[in-house]
Amino acid sequence: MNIYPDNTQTYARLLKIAGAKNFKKKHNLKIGILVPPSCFVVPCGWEFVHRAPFEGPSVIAAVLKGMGFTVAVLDQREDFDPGSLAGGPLKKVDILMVATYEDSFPFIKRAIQIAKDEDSNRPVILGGPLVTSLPKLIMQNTLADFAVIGEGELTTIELFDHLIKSKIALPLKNIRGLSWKNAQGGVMINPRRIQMHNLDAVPFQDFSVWPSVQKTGVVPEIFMTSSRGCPGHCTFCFRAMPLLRYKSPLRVRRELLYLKRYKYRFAWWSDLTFIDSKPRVHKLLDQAFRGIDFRWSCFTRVDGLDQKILKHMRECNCDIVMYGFESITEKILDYFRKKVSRSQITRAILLTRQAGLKVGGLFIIGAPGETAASLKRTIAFCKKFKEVTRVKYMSALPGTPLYYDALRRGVIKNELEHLYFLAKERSVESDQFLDFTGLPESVLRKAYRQINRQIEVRPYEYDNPENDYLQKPHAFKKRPFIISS
Ligand code: B12
Ligand code: SF4
Repeated sequence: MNIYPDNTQTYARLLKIAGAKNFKKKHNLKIGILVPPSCFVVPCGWEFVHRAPFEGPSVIAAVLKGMGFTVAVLDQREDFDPGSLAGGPLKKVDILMVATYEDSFPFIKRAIQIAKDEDSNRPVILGGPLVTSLPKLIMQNTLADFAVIGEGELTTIELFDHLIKSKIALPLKNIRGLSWKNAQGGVMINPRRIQMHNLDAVPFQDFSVWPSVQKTGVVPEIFMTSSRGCPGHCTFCFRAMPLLRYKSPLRVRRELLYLKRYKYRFAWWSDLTFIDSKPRVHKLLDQAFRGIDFRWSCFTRVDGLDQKILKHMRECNCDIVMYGFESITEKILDYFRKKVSRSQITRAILLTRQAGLKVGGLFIIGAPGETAASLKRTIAFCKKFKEVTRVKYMSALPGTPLYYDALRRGVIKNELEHLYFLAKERSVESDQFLDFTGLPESVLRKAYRQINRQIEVRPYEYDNPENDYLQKPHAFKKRPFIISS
């Protein structure tokens, strides 16, 4: 009996790819995965986040290599001018795939235009969180032919079966999780694909497709996940793959050992909520991390913690735990549907410090319900808190309840213009921001400055003078905008 709705032939093929030791080239097509730049400014010491291989494209590359294609990442993360693609790397690519993030719309629109000007028959396929959040709008406003919506592995396999006219290819309309254009150019959106029940079917990340890795062979910091999804429903948060599932500890261990060939020293766990289940994390630490030499960080919620789990994490070389505090004002936390309280925030800080871990606190200011008094309280809290702190003005990520609320209230007037606006959000004080509060601009900017001042310069390897990132910290503070509308 098929108890798992994803238990299809395609899933069986993915399992086989994940288990394979070597891949044989079976097709002559060359696939390029374009990764766009981001104007997102990171604090000193975090610059690797713009350089390390991103997990989504690395996994999709592994799937395609497993199918027998040649794959390369076109890493545009340091080049903000899509025009530089013209006559260049796109020429070598038969099928162009484009990773899309919240702040990438202007770049990807131009890049796809350039790709199509060069060769209008070359298929262009989008994927990643942005197109997942607004498939129709993005497909209508770019020249892309297809979009993989949500979890990408199975849909990518079925789409490529179609592109190579495989005997087992499904008609486009039957490929779940796919958006495509019909003969008249109309945007079709197929029903969503059910997320995979078993994340062990996901192949290991393929770093070898990234040009920087080809040059150096080294990835000092890696992005990784041990789970996908989160059971929360916070109004400001976008989950491209909402259903919570875990990789088995043994699979995580195999991947950690496999990736050691790239000599990483630090792993940034990108799970939406790392400590969702304490027993799971204890097991992960004992069975996956044990004996492997690396330091790490993670994101998690302030609830569901205890001293034992945090101490265990510290023993296993966790450096810093980053918490989505968001706000210390109960009314705002309620609006966010965060389901945590101020006292849980202070308890998490205390427990984390007692365990010998650093605390990272992520705040949002300017949410509906924010007042001058609530800002004052947050500033006082951060001054006292005095650890790695990051603050953002309230943003409206497409596809979130807050985004639709902003559209209803007229805070966002035009969805397309909003995509250009998002591409200018750098996470710095001078950012433009949406007005959810009616407070004077100067009040919010001042609050931003005072909260942000608490950022510590070196969240990891604080004292190591050989740390590469000490050399050029200022270059990162000046990341340019992508392009204006
Ligand atoms: C690590 C991380 C970062 C890292 C690396 C970013 C990256 N692009 O991978 C850094 C620190 C740079 C970063 C920055 C930002 N991030 Co961030 N980040 C994450 C995080 C925690 C993990 C991403 C990840 O690797 N997931 C695991 C992989 C396997 O999943 P995935 O990337 O979704 O990939 C799957 C599918 O989407 C798809 N897919 C992905 N790429 C592609 C490409 C193609 C061609 C195809 C076909 C399919 C495909 O297939 C994959 C396998 O199923 C996510 C939250 C989360 N857990 O997903 C937020 C998240 C992606 N970030 C987000 C945001 C908002 C930002 C920022 C704008 C920061 C800010 N100002 O708040 C910046 C800029 C974004 C950018 N341009 O990258 C949002 C994006 C929302 C959106 N609609 O796009 C997310 C979803 C967080 C959230 N819940 O709000 N981020
Ligand atoms: S903000 Fe955190 S807890 Fe809330 S839905 Fe997003 S990942 Fe889950």
